[in-house]
Amino acid sequence: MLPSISLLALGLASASSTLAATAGSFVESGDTLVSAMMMFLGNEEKVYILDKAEGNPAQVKGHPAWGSVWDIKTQQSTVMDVRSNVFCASGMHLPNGSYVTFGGNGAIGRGGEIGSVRNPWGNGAWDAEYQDFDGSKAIRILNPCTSQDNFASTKCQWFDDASLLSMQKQRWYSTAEPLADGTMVLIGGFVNGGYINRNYPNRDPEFSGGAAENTYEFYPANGRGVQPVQFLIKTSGLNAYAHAFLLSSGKMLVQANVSTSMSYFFLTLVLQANDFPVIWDYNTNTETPLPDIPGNVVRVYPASGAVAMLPLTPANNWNPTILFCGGSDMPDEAWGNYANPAIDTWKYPASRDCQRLTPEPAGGSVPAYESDDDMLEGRTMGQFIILPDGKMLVINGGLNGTAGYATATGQTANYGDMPFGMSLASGPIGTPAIYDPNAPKGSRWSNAGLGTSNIARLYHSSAILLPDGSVFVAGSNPNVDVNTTTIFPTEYRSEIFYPPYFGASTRPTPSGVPKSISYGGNSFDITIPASSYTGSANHAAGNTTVALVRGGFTTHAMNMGQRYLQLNNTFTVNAGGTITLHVAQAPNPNVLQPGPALLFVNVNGIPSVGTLVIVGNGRMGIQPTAPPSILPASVLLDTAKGSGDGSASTSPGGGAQGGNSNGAMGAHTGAIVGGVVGAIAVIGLLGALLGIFLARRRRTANAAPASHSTSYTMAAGGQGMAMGDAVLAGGPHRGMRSSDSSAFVPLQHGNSSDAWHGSTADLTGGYKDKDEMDVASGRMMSMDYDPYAASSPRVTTPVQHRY
Ligand SMILES: *[C@@H]1O[C@H](CO)[C@@H](O)[C@H](O)[C@H]1NC(C)=O
Ligand SMILES: *[C@@H]1O[C@H](CO)[C@@H](O)[C@H](O)[C@H]1NC(C)=O
Ligand SMILES: *[C@@H]1O[C@H](CO)[C@@H](O)[C@H](O)[C@H]1NC(C)=O
Ligand SMILES: *[C@@H]1O[C@H](CO)[C@@H](O)[C@H](O)[C@H]1NC(C)=O
Ligand SMILES: *[C@@H]1O[C@H](CO)[C@@H](O)[C@H](O)[C@H]1NC(C)=O
Ligand SMILES: *[C@@H]1O[C@H](CO)[C@@H](O)[C@H](O)[C@H]1NC(C)=O
Ligand SMILES: [Cu+2]
Repeated sequence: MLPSISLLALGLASASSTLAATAGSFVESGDTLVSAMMMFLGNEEKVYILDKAEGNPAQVKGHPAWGSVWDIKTQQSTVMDVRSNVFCASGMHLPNGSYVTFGGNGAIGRGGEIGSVRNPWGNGAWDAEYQDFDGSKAIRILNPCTSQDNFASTKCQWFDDASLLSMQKQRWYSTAEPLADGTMVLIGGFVNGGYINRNYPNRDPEFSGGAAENTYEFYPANGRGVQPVQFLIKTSGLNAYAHAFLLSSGKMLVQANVSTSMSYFFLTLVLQANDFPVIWDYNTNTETPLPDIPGNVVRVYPASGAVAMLPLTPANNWNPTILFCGGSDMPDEAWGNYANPAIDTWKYPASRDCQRLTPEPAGGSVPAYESDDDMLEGRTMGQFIILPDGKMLVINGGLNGTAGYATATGQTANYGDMPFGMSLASGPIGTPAIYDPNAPKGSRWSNAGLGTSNIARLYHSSAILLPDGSVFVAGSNPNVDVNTTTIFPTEYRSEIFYPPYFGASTRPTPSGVPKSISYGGNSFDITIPASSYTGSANHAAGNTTVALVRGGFTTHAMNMGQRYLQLNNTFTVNAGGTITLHVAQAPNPNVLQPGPALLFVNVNGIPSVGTLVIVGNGRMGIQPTAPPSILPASVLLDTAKGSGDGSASTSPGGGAQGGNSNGAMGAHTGAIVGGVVGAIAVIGLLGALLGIFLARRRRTANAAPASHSTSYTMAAGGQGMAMGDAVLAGGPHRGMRSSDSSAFVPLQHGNSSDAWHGSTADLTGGYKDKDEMDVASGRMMSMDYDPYAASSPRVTTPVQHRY
């Protein structure tokens, strides 16, 4: 059987089976083997899952596993070996569709103890039982593979070897955001620490005695060093996993604590007035303060609000607006320090407040936060999943408290007295809600028709959009190590949530979707058969959108890199009800950085199954750009109708003498001709990239998930909560304590800025691949060190002492 045919068959099978799913329902979807702290969609078949190094029963290479891959079709997971401790890393896609994760924690052993072999400066280098290496500087790369591949082959496995590739600084809870050239900015993080990024009182906000890394660096570094970030110093304490979004201008919005900044310290694509990018500039480290978030509501970890960019559409001229919902307004002293919070957080209601910010308003007006509709309930650790139809699902999280875990707080000294074990949150929320950015104010939130999960998804849970438009939900483990007997246990069960459009009897089945999208240049056509919709073809055509959706890298209630971009389009309604969409390429790489995305076609609000595409040329570097696509005028045809309800496909008139309701009728095909200039030819070449992983299929075998009885009550949606400052007043306040959680290594270390295990690879030239693009194989090559290249000096046997 030809691979392409089998892939098509698989796609059709999964599309039809998902159509049978009940809209609004949660359905259990198998055991993830490791607890899904982090996930990303690798391709149309696989979700890659990462956990911290801990005592999971699933084993790989003789030690507990903390990586796995879940197959969408079979709902089976397979363990994967990850060498270093990927505990609370950041992650991002690469322009070629691979993924990379950054940093983590030192090596940890049972119970979160420091690994048995220590670095001279105190943290774990390796652990004899769990066999994890220090991941605090790690850069790990994964090339997504499919069931056609041999998963045992090196190219399908994690590359994770800090002796060859690593960051310049230790970063735990850092943020990764790509620039327009596909390179990454890595922002902030702890060196070590835990709950929040400060000692108390906070006399040393820049360094916190060596525990804070308030700097940024690049991947690949290409010789560029580490720079301080004044904004992170200003927001010291609540600046881990800062929210960062590249904006249209090339500046980056950075948000932490209650502060906001526009940073302009990166390689930047500068746009001219017509949005046609022409200037690439390396700017110096400048930051412009924007207003504070109103109401003292903190959105970063561990307050962990849901934060995402609203869909970028032609109607909003692809100008980013960021939505911040929930989190916590705990007062300053309640946040405590590295060790733990000063109060019993599980009694403190999470915020339901939402704010919108357009950092670069049209017309140059002054950016300001705008109060948006409150969520239906307060939520910490809720996360936004941007759905293919442009609505935003908030899912997971709890009613009270914060992210993080601890064995004590300033008010509860003994672990045995902690009512929720190590969890600092309570009241898991089982019901998601959907926000409609285009609905009038006052009616944007709804949970009507949405089911309730009975699985608590609290700290270290995650969720990601799947190609069929459903949402994969997994993880939750507010515990230092595996604990299946505590109230909020280590969770291995996954679920799929089916959004309301799964209630549609017909979903669009577009054809002609390209494998890649360029920045400007020739438009392309997508065909929608009449069987994709019902009713008037003119109405359906006018109510069709084409969207690129990037689900991002999910961890800690964030989906780093998540973006939704609606491509501009016009259409031609044909006799018989077939609709030809004329679709513009993406506007520019500031608006959607190069890399993978799912392309969906929505007809009358119902999305197709998404197709994986690569946006840009598949390589790091300045992206080819061209003037905006010029689209032919739309052509209507009154008599055409859809046949999606199974009835006859066309009206008897057939369109020959069909009257057009507007003046755009006539010889419409002629309108396509002309005007398209400066196209970039990247499309054919990129198709090959997606097809490189064709090998034999490997079956996985897994134990059935253990049965589990729920010992907590799930909150359904819509529960109101009074704000609870009163919590602070009551109870004995024991003040700040020094770090005592075994998960968090002591703060007093040696010099953490030494050049220990910095990469020995010369990223600027030493390990260059033989070609940037191997035309024969269609394989894209990295511009920097490529660990998967056959000629690379990859170390396959861990050298414990060097690592
Ligand atoms: C958050 O920022 C406010 C305002 O700058 C500051 O007073 C407070 O100490 C910060 N909170 C923490 C926990 O760092
Ligand atoms: C979308 O395309 C239409 C038709 O060509 C054009 O008039 C409009 O300006 C485009 N919108 C944007 C935001 O470029
Ligand atoms: C699991 O959690 C419970 C309750 O917090 C605790 O008593 C028990 O010791 C924990 N088990 C392990 C293995 O840590
Ligand atoms: C959440 O906090 C409120 C206010 O302190 C309290 O009344 C409620 O019981 C808490 N909910 C849970 C699930 O603990
Ligand atoms: C598109 O279709 C949906 C579903 O029928 C409908 O709610 C919406 O109003 C339509 N939009 C337009 C612009 O016709
Ligand atoms: C994608 O790029 C990365 C880094 O630039 C490289 O290591 C990896 O091998 C590339 N993937 C493929 C499939 O070529
Ligand atoms: Cu974490």
